[in-house]
Amino acid sequence: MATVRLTYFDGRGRAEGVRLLLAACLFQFTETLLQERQEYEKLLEDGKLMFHQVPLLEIDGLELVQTPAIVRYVARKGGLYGHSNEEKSKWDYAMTAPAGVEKNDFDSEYRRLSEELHQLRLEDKKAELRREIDRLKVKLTCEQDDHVNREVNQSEGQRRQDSGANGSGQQLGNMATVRLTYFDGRGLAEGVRLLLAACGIEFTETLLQERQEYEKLLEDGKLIFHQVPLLEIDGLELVQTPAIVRYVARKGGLDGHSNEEKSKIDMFYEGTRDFYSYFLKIGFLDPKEVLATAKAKALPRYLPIFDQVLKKNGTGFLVGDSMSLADIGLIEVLLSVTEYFGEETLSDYPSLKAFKSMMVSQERIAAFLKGPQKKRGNTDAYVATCRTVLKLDI
Ligand SMILES: N[C@@H](CCC(=O)N[C@@H](CS)C(=O)NCC(=O)O)C(=O)O
Repeated sequence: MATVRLTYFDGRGRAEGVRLLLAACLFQFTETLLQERQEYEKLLEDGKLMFHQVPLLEIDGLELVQTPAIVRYVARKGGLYGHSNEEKSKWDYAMTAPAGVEKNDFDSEYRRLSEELHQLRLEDKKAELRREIDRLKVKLTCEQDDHVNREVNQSEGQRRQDSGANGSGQQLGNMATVRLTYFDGRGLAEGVRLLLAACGIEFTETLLQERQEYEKLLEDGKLIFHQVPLLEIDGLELVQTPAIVRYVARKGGLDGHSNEEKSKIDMFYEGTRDFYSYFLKIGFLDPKEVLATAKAKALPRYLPIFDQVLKKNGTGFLVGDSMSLADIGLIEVLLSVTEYFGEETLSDYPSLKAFKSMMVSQERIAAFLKGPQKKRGNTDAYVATCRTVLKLDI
């Protein structure tokens, strides 16, 4: 294969895991170890650092940034990303560095998961395939039912409004209850809610109020890293937001086709997460300061980047010609941008403006935005509940 080049610093940082993974996959690589500001500026000028950040991995003619996107591309290429959606989700959460969890906990959890994966591969493969076939059968039946329902609804001129449902039209499947556990606020869960809605997956919510509810989840072994959100779906208990959204995106067909397309979706999605991280702090820190920082740092960095990507792709979506996880990430953050800074913030970014109006008028998204499951900002009550339940010191 043509030269694989990793650009970072002469240190571990975010690149060491990439080095280890490349080595484990037996992919030879060379390195550019940055020493001077000019070298970094040259990379920016050459348009190699989409989000102005390293590491950068040049591989197969692609210029990959965002470590989570890089490692997933390499793992898929090296056949280390798992087989079924369930296996992939375990890889995803094992790869997500758990903040605040002791290294030993993580190591033993990692060993346990590796062992579990091994067992799955050798012994449970058949059962898993049978389950997958059953799921597909259910999905097919429900899609047929939904198709009929939609026709009935259209002729009646009214939208189906199941109690507890998100109010969107077609549903992905009448599968066993999908349950999202978090707080009565946006935080890390709002993107999951939006994604589930966009995929037409109905879900119910457990909105934590008391410390005991959280402790019960811990006792039941549902929160392996002691954190929410938790998504119970298809008999699985998924934690780690990056793993959750990828599981749902794969299930809903919003994860792209080729390895190249998937890596673009990952890169852009991770860029939206860095962008969104500014808004996550509202309520936990002084909102004025948080918004001032977002305005000074995040808007000028990310708005032009995403506007350009949309313009260059030319389909209205960030990747390919249909909606993906990256678009869900972007619309989530744009909704916050315009909520806090006004619609005029997008005036200089025509592609973003068009993207926003196209996305919010998608049937399922429009229904979610009007519906009861969308959370209205980080209220004082939400922040207070998070602090009490999780014993947070911020
Ligand atoms: N990497 C995790 C972070 C999850 C997280 O930090 N959740 C917070 C609530 S927003 C939590 O449960 N904190 C409790 C703790 O870390 O002890 C993810 O993406 O899901």
